[in-house]
Amino acid sequence: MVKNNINGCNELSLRQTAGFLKKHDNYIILTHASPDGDTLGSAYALYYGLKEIGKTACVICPDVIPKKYGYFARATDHVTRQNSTVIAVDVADKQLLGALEEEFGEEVDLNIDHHISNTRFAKNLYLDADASATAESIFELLHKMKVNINDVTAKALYTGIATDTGCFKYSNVTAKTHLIISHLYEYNIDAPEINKLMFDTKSRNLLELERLVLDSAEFHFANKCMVLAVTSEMQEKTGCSGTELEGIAVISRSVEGVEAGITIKQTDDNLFKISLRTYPPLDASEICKKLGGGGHKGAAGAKVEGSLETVKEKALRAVKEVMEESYAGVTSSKKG
Ligand SMILES: [Mn+2]
Repeated sequence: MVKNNINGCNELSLRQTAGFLKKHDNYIILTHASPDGDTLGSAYALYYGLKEIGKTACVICPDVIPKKYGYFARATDHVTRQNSTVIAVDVADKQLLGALEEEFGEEVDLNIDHHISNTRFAKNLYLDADASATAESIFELLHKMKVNINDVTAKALYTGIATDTGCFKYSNVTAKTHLIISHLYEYNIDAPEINKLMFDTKSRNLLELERLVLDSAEFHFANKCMVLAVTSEMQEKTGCSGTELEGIAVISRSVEGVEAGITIKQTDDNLFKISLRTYPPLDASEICKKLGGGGHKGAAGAKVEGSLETVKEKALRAVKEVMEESYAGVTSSKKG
């Protein structure tokens, strides 16, 4: 039955996961900290799906849910901890549960995820590392369970897939991604409105923050690596913080010749969050593993302690090491 057992974590198939969801009840669905469209879209779509089959469920997010997700994030049931079944969605490591780690880190009964770097901290895991978003897996699970999807569920799923694929631009998009989206178009999702909100809308404060960040831009390794720093000072000056800063990490993607984009965001006096974006053959998850983090091939992250200068140095060293390995034998910077 069980495919794999690492750290006592059972890896389930799609069918087994659907069976698990049908069998249990009183679900507490957890998202990761600094929630994005995928973790929230997956959590709420799963919540609505479970409600359709008569289950009791709630969604708990370790941080405040940004108001731009308000169109699908609605109040959920109240579930008491006793006799509950805990599910984490889009959570690669228990640390990413943030404020919820202490209470739930060792207590996750089922994790549904798509990060290749998943640390198998949950008792059961459904992992599809080929899925562009966890929301793809949630769609497949609801389909497998023959659960009725409504407009709000479809919007939540669309949001998860659109945000994790950069609006269907990244290399993680597959034929299956588009097939799932084609099903979601049968509902009243208003995709242009969702995309405007997710990708084309920013506050003037954020525009000002981006100006400050761009002023700090540095280029290394024959301009193949771009570094952007978002200091506490910049965040205080502009009043922008938290998930509002998500978009900064993708700026490097649009700069000609840049194959590794490092964004260093200050989260405390001596603590920085690194977001890395790479193009093949560079593997962002491999680079971030060297910094104690993880993620996907094209996008990964890590938390590093130290001053801005030492954190930058560490990140650059990790990028350099992986660049040297990856480009060895590659005659040009051909992307493949
Ligand atoms: Mn995701």
